[in-house]
Amino acid sequence: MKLIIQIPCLNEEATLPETLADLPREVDGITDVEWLIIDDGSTDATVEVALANGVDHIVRLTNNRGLAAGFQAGLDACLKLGADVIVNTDADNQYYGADIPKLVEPIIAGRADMVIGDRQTDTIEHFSPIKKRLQKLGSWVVRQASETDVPDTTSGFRAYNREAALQMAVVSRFTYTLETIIQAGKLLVAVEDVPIRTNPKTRESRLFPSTWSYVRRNSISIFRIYAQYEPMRVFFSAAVVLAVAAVIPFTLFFINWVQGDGAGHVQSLIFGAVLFNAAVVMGALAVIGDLMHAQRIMSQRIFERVRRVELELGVPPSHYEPGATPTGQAATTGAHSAPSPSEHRAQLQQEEASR
Ligand SMILES: Nc1nc2c(ncn2[C@@H]2O[C@H](COP(=O)(O)OP(=O)(O)O)[C@@H](O)[C@H]2O)c(=O)[nH]1
Ligand SMILES: [Mg+2]
Repeated sequence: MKLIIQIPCLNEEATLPETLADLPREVDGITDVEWLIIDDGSTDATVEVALANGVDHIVRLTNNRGLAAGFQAGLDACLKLGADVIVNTDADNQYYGADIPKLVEPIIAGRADMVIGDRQTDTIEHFSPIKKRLQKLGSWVVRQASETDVPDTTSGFRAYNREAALQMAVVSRFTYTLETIIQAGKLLVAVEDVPIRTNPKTRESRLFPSTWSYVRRNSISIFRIYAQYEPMRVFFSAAVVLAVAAVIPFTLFFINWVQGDGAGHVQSLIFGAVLFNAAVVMGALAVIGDLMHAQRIMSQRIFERVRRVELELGVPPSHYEPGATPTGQAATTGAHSAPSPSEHRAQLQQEEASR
């Protein structure tokens, strides 16, 4: 069983060495542990530092595409490099490398396809009260949308098995953490969480320069993702609220009209009509959103199958550069040396025949 630990990086030369120093090279139940970084257009010496510290694989994106795109490119490369289990961690040494065995245990034991490290955010000192509260609210919304019970939905410390990684198709540009949980809840992916430790803060967050930006960006992401995955609930609820609101001015007008004073309350009639119109538009959006959602599920299934075919054909990962082995030599375990599933099957057939 091969484990690849992937680290998305944007200008991380300062903290990458300590992050890598804490990563395990041996994990119970795993035969090979390899490291991969996704360099998302860094302008510092991230790649050189990674190579000097023994990173086995580099995915080097030409310009900055954002964390979610980098994460997806990393998953894709890990699959093509033959990973059975993929762990994602941060380059700022936020997470405790020694907890990786804990994180992959449910996958090795066959209980889970995706495991999320729970930072127990209540206990993190440098999180402000507002960040903690938003974290709780956001996690609650994601749990509702995903029908899972993940406590810490924005944790970047996670493990995926091959099946989970094959099914993930993140389209958000900014965050992958919330979307992958919602997808997992809707697909054939069993999710578990384990408590994990975090290290003291090494630097300010790159993703959220301030608490306000954390609140704003996460709220927008949560709303967009929820509307993408539950369009019927979002837009139909809005339609019902507007329709009910329209009844109030209509009733007012009707009462006055019955009493013979209809002409004096035309404003109520117009206002009611505007609200009713808005309700109809929301209803239409609910139907269109629902159709698009069905379409999305079909696209995602096709995408998953294309990926399986790619793996079968041995298509190499894109933007890939082999890294260094722990001894500092050029890697020999590149994309092509891992047996592809078809080679593997041919091997098995040969063994079968020779018995
Ligand atoms: N690929 C990619 N990674 C990024 C980008 N911005 C931040 N990262 C990486 O994402 C991880 C999390 O970033 P961090 O600043 O620690 O965010 P926080 O943990 O949410 O506060 C780190 O490993 C960063 O190097 C980006 O634009 N692209
Ligand atoms: Mg971090």
